[in-house]
Amino acid sequence: LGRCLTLVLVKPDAVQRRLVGDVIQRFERRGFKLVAMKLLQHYQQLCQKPFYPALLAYMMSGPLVAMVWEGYNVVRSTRAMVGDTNSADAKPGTIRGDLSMHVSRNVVHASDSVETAHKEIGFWFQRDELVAWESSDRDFTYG
Ligand code: DAT
Ligand code: MG
Repeated sequence: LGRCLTLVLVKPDAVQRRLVGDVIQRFERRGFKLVAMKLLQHYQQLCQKPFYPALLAYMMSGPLVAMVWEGYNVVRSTRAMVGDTNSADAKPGTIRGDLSMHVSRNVVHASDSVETAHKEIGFWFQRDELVAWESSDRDFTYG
């Protein structure tokens, strides 16, 4: 079983709105394993986007929570849990569909591919910040 990891950011709007716990709980209940997490304030990854200045101001507007989650097909499943980029299109039941209204305040970021996840985890975390641990429910979540 390869180690399948993804990066999730709980964006500043969600931290301000006290939604960090709600977001974490969704990934925990799905069965994914938390392998790294920190609260911090800095961002410089989305510079290729045309809406960069507003996006940067938003991402710098307060602390965000960066997390690494591990699990079976975690990148794909996490994107599905996050929902469409535009909150208005995000289905009820998804994080954005339940917790946000507008594309510019869409609560979370999640890596969009295994390659991106690898790069983004390397950007946000040092190697020794990823904790290797065996969860006791393993046989009951992977089958
Ligand atoms: P996603 O976060 O679903 O992967 P993305 O990578 O295309 O979407 O864009 C990154 C973020 O940029 C997105 O979460 C919110 C912001 N964004 C995207 N399109 C936008 C738009 N039309 N107006 C304002 N912000 C936008
Ligand atoms: Mg993206």
